[in-house]
This record gives sequence, structure tokens and C-alpha cells, in this order.
Amino acid sequence: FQLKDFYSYDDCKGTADWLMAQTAVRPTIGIVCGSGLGGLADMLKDQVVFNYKDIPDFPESTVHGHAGRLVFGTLKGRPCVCMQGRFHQYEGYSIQKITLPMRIFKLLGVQTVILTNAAGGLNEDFKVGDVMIIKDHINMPGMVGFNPLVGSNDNRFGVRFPCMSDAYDKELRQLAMNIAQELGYEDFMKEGVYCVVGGPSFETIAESRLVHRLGADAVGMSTAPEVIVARHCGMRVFALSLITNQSVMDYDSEEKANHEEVLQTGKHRAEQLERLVSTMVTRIEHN
Ligand code: 6GU
Repeated sequence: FQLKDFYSYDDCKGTADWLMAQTAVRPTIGIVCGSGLGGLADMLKDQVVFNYKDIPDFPESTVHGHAGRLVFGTLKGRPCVCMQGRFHQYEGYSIQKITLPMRIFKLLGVQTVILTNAAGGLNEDFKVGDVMIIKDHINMPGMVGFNPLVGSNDNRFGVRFPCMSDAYDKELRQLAMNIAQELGYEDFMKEGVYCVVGGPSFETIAESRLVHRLGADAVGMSTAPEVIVARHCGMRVFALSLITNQSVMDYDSEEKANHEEVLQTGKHRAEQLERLVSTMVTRIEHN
């Protein structure tokens, strides 16, 4: 039995080697930029840039707000690789394909992955513009069979049944909170549970109420599949959601979720988010 989009260890190694032949940068930190948050990649110095369409086996970004470039370089002196634009299931790609970059990160030598996304707020205490440190996720598609690890397991990446109760690294979450306090960001820093849904339609009122009741503080269309694959192959994970809008939970509300609002809020907070992440990068220790 073979999945349609199955990438073997050798396929991933082929792409990683292809990239490493063209750049001297050996990243230990991998960053994935969410909707409207691609500015982080522009902070890298001595860039070597690949368009996704030129990278073997890579999907292409089809969403406005996602540039579609893999950027190597240094962030405050630390070697990094940055995905400027990510892939989503709603674009029609298989979850194997949207998570392939995580395995390539691993084979490039990445030890820590930092992911950002735009999300709708469900927690009543959250305001638009808040930044939520993700402490856990609810992977709705994954719980009914759309888990990125479905298919034969290659032990060179990780075990058949990986643990996910420690997916979001506690030390990195503490580090982020400390830095947020130093930068004076504590008023808009939150921590919570991220729920991923398939998209691309935004949630109905009943769906928003449902996931809120299930324990989610924010809802979005990405990140959890990448986190699962990153954890499977032993990388540390840190993830942030920018709350770009409040999910509609009330039948009297006149508010409507839309992608323009999502991108607009990103612009507003992007600089602070970039400073937070770049400061984290300088303080992450690797062995
Ligand atoms: Cl309200 N829902 C989902 N699923 N994704 C989002 C969002 C909402 N806002 C930004 N991304």
C-alpha cells in the first residue's frame, strides 16, 4: 500500500542535499511564517533564496499573503532557514505534501522549529492583535484520519506512535514569555490551545461554539500538521498565533470573518512579532 503523495527518506534527503549544494548556510533554526507574517524572512542577512517552484517535490504557495520562498540566512548571527509562505490542506495538497518541509528542515540540521499563524480568537479574554503562545492543539482533521503520519513509518525519522503531550516545548514558551515582558509586550501576550480545521470556509457560529466548548482558545487552518511531523522527527517546537479577528459566536453579531482583516492585523503587529521571534532566536541553545 502506498499513499499518492508519499515522500521517502531518500526523497527528502535528495531535496535537502539539493538545497545544501547551493548554500553554505547550515541552519539550526527553521521558521515558518504565517499569513501576512512573512516579514520575518526579510530580516535574514546574507540571504540565499529559493522559489518553491524550483525546489524538487516542493508544493507552491497559492494564497495571497504567502510569498512562496525558502530563505536561508542569518538572523542576528544565527543560521536560519525561513519559509516565507506555508501550505494548507485547503489548497488541495495532501497533508504529506504540506508537511514535507519539516522533514527537509530536519535533514538540513534544524533542531528547533518556530511557526507563526493567523488565527480567529475564541477565548472571550482575547482581543484582535493579541499574540497567543500555543501550548497545545486540537487537530480536528487528524482525529478523524487526516494525520500527516498516516502511511508506512520510517524509523529514521521517528517512531510509529509518537508522543504529542509535550509537543509545544515548555522552556521555549517560558523564554517567549520572558522576552515579551522585557519588550513590554505582556499586555497582548496570551497562551492557549489552537484548534485546526480544514478550511477554507471560516467557521459557522455553531462550529465556533463547538470548538470553543471543546477547549480551544483560537482556531485556524494550519500549523498542527507541521508540528506533528516536526515532533515525530525530534525537533523542538515553538508556535505563535496572531489573533487577527474574533470568531463570531453570537447570532446577533454583525461581524463577518474575512481574509483582508486577517492580513491587515498582521501588518499592524508584524514588527513586534518579528522582534519577539528574532530575540528568541538569539537565546535558543543547541547542543
Ligand atoms: Cl476566524 N478561522 C479560521 N479557521 N482561520 C482563521 C481565522 C478564523 N482567522 C484567521 N485565520
